[in-house]
Formats: sequence, structure tokens, C-alpha cells
Amino acid sequence: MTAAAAVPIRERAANKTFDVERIRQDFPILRTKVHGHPLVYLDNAATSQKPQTVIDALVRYYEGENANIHRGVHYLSELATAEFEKARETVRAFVNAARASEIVFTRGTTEAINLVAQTYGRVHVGAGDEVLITAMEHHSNIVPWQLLCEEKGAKLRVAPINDAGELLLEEFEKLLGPRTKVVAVAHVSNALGTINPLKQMIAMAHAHGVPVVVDGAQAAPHIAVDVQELDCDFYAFSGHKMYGPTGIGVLYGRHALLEAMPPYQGGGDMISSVTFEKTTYNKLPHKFEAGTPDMAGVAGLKAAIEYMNGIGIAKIAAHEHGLLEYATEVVGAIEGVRLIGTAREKASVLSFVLDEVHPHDIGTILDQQGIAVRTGHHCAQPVMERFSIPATVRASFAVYNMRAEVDALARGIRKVREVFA
Ligand code: 7TS
Repeated sequence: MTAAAAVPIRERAANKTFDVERIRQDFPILRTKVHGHPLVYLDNAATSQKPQTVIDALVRYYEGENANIHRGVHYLSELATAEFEKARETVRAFVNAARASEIVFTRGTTEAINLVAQTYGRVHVGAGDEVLITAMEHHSNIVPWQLLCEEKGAKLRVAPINDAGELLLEEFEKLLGPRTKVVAVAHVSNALGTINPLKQMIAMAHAHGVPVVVDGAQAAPHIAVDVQELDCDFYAFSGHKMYGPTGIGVLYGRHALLEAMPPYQGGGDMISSVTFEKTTYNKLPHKFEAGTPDMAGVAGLKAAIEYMNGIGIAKIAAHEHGLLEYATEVVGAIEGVRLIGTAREKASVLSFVLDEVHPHDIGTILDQQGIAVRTGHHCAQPVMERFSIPATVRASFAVYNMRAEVDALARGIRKVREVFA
């Protein structure tokens, strides 16, 4: 065996130089012209674009593999089932779960969190109990817990953040107590870009015997995730934010917890046997996958993970971090710009406000120059309230973005200032 062959493919790829122009060729949509300008797509936190290999995987699925899974004895059904379970193994390796049966396919992060709230939550949270979240959560990691707390007469507690958008870890720890039954926290904030000190938070929660649900929607596309190293109990993420198709996502759950939880939805595939008197449930993870799943979406998600692995998550993270630092510098230097979210540890997201100009007006003027950003509250209204602003402009980066696009953004913002001068 040669020395090169001894190095895993993923690491070999990570050692190659990073060629963003080459990567851009993989994404057909990046050739789009918007109002006569090349598209500058900086709305990746909302959803990322898809490489050709992911688009091809969807086509390949429908052209050559489509059949319902886990039920047929015929060729196509067996092929589709095998591909589906291979994809589960790809996801397992991506987050380094101990077992493939800990990987549950869902519609996305939102459904994954609701699943935990409605199963684990409904069993373990009672009247007077508490669910602890943070002040930087997306609505998807607030409302499912609010619904649970309302139903059970429990209380939602919120750990505060500082002016930089960093969690106050000591306050978080103080809020953990005998009544805390679940901690639910973002790995990376979608509105601020803050990377939370998850390992410490999880250790603190576990010291109180409390399981931790991680909303990984904004982390999985950008930084390496290792659920065993984090020691988290649940980890949720969405395919569409990490170069995969829409409509598919993942819930990782610790085996013993998933095993003890009641099912989420009832239907086909999640059962072992059904009589009118009694139903017994299927083994993990099928117990949580009622009905025909998004088989094409799963094939696309597998292709997306393979695409990311081909580049290497370390390379992706380093490239995006470089862009974020550069953008922080050039956008931050524009007169009138106030950055929202200046944590020391950040990923992908640059949120800002500009003088008295409403973010929607900024977004509209940027769009005229082909620049796609998100404006609004980013489904994190409590974050806006924390900073006493109605909305921000948010640029969020992906592997295919370039420094030239950051320059275009900065030019666009200066243009907005001229228009409103
Ligand atoms: N959690 C976080 C941190 C998110 O950023 C999002 C989506 C979700 C959960 C929900 O993910 P879904 O795939 O189930 O919808 N965030 C955004 C955003 O920032 N802009 O549009 C969607």
C-alpha cells in the first residue's frame, strides 16, 4: 500500500488546495444573472444551493431506483431499501454516531425538534418542571417547547446572552436545577452566527442529569459535528442548508433514549404488529419513521454529504471563516454599519443594521445589484428584541462564496448609503 493510499480519501482531499472557482462550477444556479448582474448568493443560512451531484442523485433515484422501501420483495424495492439504509450509514459517519439506528430521518430540523418535544418531552416534563433554552434560539427551538410547557403546566426558562451575542455560561449553569427536565440549544445561532460552547453546556446539564437537545441546523453545514465527542443526547439538522434537497433532515438520538421514547406518529413502517387490541412498534430507527419517507431526499442528502466530504469539512470551515473575517472587516468599516453578533466564536453569519435605513430597503437595493441577502427577524424575534431592533440584514456564507462577492456586498451597502443620503 502506498503512503497516499493509507490516508483516508477525506483527508487527502482536505490537503489539496482550495479552489473556489472550481467549486463554483459544481453549482449550476450560480450561473444565474439577476437584474443583469451575476448572482451573488449570500442567503445560505436560509437555504444553500445544490451541486450537480445532488441534483443528479435525485434524477438517478427517480430514473433507476424508485420503489417503496422496507416492504417489497421485488428488485427495485430491495434496491431502494438498500440505498436508503446506505444513506443512513453515510449520515451516521457524518456526525460520528455510534450506531446507524440512532439516525432518524425527518422533514428537517423543525420536525426533529418537535419529535423530541412531543415524545421525550411529553413523557418527562410535568407540571412545575422547566425546559431551558437560550436567548438566541430560532423559533423552531422555542415554539415546540412552549407548546409542551403550555400543555404540561411547565415553565420555559431562557439563558441570557451578552451584547456580543454570546451565551452567559454562568447564568446558564445557574438556571439548571432539580426542575430542569430538558435543555434545548442551538449549536450555531442563525441570526448572530455565535457558536455556543456546547461541550461545556452539555457537561453542565449532564451534571444535573438533564439531557440536551441540540439544534444543529446552522452548524452541520459549516463545522465538524461529532455527537459522541459532544456527548449530546439529541442533534437535529436539515439537508437543505448543507447542499442537500429540501424536505429531508435528521434527528440523531442516543440509543437508550430513543428506545425508551414512545413513537411520534403512527402509521406504516413504524409497527412490528397491529391488531385492533394492541400494536407493537418496530425497532429503531423505524419506530420514528411512520409512513413512506422521502427516499429521493435521502438519496440527495447522501450525495450532499459525499460532496462535503470530498472537499473536507475542515477546508469548508476554513474557507468560510476567512470570508467571515474579511466581511466583518470591510462591511464593519462602512460608516453607519452596526454589526449585530460579534461573538469571538462565530460561523458563516454577518448580521448588521445601517443608520436609520430599514433592512428591507437595504435588501431591495442589494437585490437590484444581484445580491441575495436575508432581511427581517430571521425567525428569531427574541434576538431582535434583545438588541432593540426590528430586523437585520444578514449575509451568510457557503463553500462557493468568494471574497469578490464580499466586495460586491460592501459596494452595494455604500450604494444604499448614497441613495438614502
Ligand atoms: N434552527 C435554526 C438555527 C435555523 O436556522 C433554522 C432555519 C431552523 C432551526 C429550522 O430549519 P428547517 O429546515 O426545519 O426550516 N433557519 C432559517 C433562517 O435562518 N432563514 O431561513 C430559515
